[in-house]
Amino acid sequence: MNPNENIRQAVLDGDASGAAALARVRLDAGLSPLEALDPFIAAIREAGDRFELGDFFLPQLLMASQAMRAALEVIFPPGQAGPTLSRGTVVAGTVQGDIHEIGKSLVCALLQAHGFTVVDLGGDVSADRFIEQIRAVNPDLLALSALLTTTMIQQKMLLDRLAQEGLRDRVKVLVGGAPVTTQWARDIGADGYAPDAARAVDLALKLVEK
Ligand code: B12
Repeated sequence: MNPNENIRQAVLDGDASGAAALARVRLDAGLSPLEALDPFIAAIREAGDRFELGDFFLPQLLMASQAMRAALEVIFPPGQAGPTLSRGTVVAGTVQGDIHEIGKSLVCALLQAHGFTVVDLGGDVSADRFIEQIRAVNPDLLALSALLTTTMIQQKMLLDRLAQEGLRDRVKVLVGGAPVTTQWARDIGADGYAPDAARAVDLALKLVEK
């Protein structure tokens, strides 16, 4: 069987230990972390498409996402020490009402791998928690993920809240997530948008250089 077909099957079957083992094989074959992750991303997107078509039910989507996360943890082990010199600090999270974390975690892993200190607040993060952490950590960047058309508005609400609290000029705000666009980022007054984790790093580097 084609190795990518094995990965596709492991993710679609929700086979977390199989997905983790296949991720390890790709790293051992000398692929870069992003190359290693590619077929897993294609598989989880296929699971989403099948869910939308009614061909997959929520428990299957959940199991597929657990398999995807198991692979992500092999490829980007959480808490692994990054470079010693920090390029800047990022507070990141998925906005309130939204529990999608895979894309945000990938953005956090790549930022960390490129020398940023990342405080990952997880998913379904309230505006109060973001504000509390911005005051506590004083980050250079705030990275906000939203995967649902119904939760994108939370990015705008948080930006408004930052302005009200007098914090807007203290932090650059990056937004992302599947339904988010450059236009949306402009409309809500964010400092930038990136469509994927690699471009999120480029953008973060540009913003901290400014
Ligand atoms: C996995 C998944 C889940 C998992 C999430 C597990 C987890 N803890 O993360 C589970 C099963 C829990 C789930 C639940 C739901 N889901 Co869901 N899910 C998905 C799925 C299949 C994949 C998302 C994913 O991980 N993609 C892979 C990653 C790598 O890509 P990504 O997230 O887009 O991230 C990349 C970029 O967007 C960007 N990025 C992401 N964040 C950020 C942040 C910044 C700052 C930047 C710069 C860039 C950036 O970089 C990332 C890496 O390259 C998508 C389908 C899809 N095609 O996206 C549906 C999808 C997002 N889900 C959907 C829905 C409807 C739901 C539910 C409402 C279903 C339900 N009826 O309950 C619930 C929502 C629960 C909630 N309140 O949040 C819909 C959303 C439709 C819409 N228009 O709003 C989708 C599109 C599926 C579909 N086709 O119908 N889901």
